[in-house]
Amino acid sequence: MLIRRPADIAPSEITDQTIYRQRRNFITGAAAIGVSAFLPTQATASTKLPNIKKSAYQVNEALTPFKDVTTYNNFYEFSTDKSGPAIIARNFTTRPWTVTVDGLVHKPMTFDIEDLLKFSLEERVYRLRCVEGWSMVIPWLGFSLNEILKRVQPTGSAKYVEFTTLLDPERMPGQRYPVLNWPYVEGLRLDEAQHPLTLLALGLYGEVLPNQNGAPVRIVTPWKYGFKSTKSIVRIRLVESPPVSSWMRAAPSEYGFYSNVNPDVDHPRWSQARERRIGEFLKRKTLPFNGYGDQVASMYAGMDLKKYF
Ligand SMILES: Nc1nc2c(c(=O)[nH]1)N[C@H]1C(S)=C(S)[C@@H](COP(=O)(O)O)O[C@H]1N2
Ligand SMILES: [Mo]
Repeated sequence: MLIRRPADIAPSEITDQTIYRQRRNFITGAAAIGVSAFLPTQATASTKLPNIKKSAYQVNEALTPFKDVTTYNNFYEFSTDKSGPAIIARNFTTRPWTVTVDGLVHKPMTFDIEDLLKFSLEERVYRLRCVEGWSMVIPWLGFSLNEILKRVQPTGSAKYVEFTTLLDPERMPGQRYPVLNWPYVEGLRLDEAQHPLTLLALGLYGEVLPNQNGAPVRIVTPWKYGFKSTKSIVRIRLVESPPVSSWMRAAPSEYGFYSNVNPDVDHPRWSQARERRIGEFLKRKTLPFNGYGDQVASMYAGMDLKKYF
């Protein structure tokens, strides 16, 4: 078989960046010679995303293997085990799917997922640092959230943006348990949401987003702890005051609104000075703003980041 979907590819086959690049070229080559025209319908339902541009956002560090990115997940709507979401979200249906953008905007809009996929997508290699103390380097596919914020035209009183995950305990079995206040809610200040680094992600590693990574569409804010990057979103609402996130509600002393990656501000129960890059043995130093200080630090000029953690 020439064109295979990720589910058909043994995780052991995908080990590092080199193989990923090779595989990507291989798939492109197969499509170019028209092989797909002769394959049965199921095989042609490729999960590869077409027309991806390279971007200037490239962390120059080894990519975390596809296998780890897609089997070591936090997605409490499916499981609180790291390996659970890959298994339990396998048959999660992500069609039909819409994202409503409303609240304090002049032009509220609802985007169908197929329309979001028609935006000009680019590949961005970002670090992701979880508050638990591990990190990954992931090649996301998507575009700046600001492309959408521009279209809906925030009003003068819009100061914050709230993101909401799908609420559907039938499809998201973890929502049958009161682990968090469902649906999962997160928020950003408007300027953070408008920052070009803030990504609306629709894929990774050349493919549509695997369910366990937040299919079909999620947020990625690489200078903040991973939990700010809301998965499987259905609503983006512009509001006047800071949204109360699910994590703030669960443990306000542990999870602040900003949650910028900060090696100098420990979590009350553990240090944030170092992190384990998944796949590595020795810990690395955690960088302020996860290494994105040059791009984002000015948004917090004059703020006491120990108070506004
Ligand atoms: N809806 C929702 N979004 C979520 C989570 C979650 O449990 N539910 N977990 C967060 C956490 S803690 C992290 S570290 C990242 C993990 O993203 P990844 O599995 O794609 O690496 O997703 C974040 N987004
Ligand atoms: Mo996390």
